Amino acid sequence: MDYETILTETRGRVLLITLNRPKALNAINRQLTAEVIDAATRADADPEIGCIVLTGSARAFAAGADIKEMQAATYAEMYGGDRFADWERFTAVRTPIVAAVAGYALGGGCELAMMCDFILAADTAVFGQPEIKLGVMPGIGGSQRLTRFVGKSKAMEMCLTGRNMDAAEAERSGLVSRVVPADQLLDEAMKAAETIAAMSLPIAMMTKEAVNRAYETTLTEGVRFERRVFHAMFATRDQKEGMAAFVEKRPARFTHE
Ligand code: CO8
Repeated sequence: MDYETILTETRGRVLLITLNRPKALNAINRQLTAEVIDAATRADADPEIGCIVLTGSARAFAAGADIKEMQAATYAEMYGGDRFADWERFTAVRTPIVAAVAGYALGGGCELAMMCDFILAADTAVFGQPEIKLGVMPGIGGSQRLTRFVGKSKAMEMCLTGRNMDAAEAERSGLVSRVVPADQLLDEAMKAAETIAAMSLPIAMMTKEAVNRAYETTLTEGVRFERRVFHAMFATRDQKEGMAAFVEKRPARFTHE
């Protein structure tokens, strides 16, 4: 597939996806949605890719869903087409995904960052769910995911007032894993992604699945799930290699099986 709204580049075992609608501050329209999901799902099916980095521009990760595209939509069109349901294919991707966010991550942009596995933020990053100012509310998981990230009080304030938070507040409140200087964002994201991609891919996928379980089930069930998956890891070659390498005091050479 030839992409028009994103750029893709494979660097070793990492796929870098760059949102590329600069004139619209990377607003998320149907085409960009289809292209991001296509690139991510193809990478997920490719054992040569061990991690994905999703980024935007220095000015905007993404300034939200494309307001101009949605503006005239009817209820029948939104409901009938189950608008935004396609993003569930993105959250079903098992390969780890790092969001590298600089500039605006608003509305659907903040939601897209939260659909990744963790967010590295530039000190220029601005996060917000300003949809209420447009007469709507978050529609790609923002009311749910933001609340789980930062707690009810802050999520409620942001969704009800449309107030943005800067990178420092986002780090303080647990929305992002780390803040780095803007000019180092991509390097830091690539470093983290390369580290992940050098691990065993099936083990990384199982780890992602286990951490995500924490959001979807009770503690007792989650801990049981973790233990069962942990047991299953002993069926992989990479577990044997990882532990042998430790005992033999040498770096592990994972073969992703
Ligand atoms: N949609 C469409 N176009 C946009 C969007 C957007 N979300 N954001 C910016 N643009 C366009 C502007 O219209 C402008 O285009 P043009 O030059 O043709 O007028 C261009 O990008 C540059 O924007 P500005 O001139 O406004 O740049 P500023 O630096 O002055 O301001 C802001 C930057 C503050 C980011 C401002 O553009 C802004 O407030 N944008 C809208 C932010 C917003 O409300 N986002 C939420 C959108 S709704 C949403 O995401 C709902 C998600 C859930 C529903 C599921 C849908 C998929």
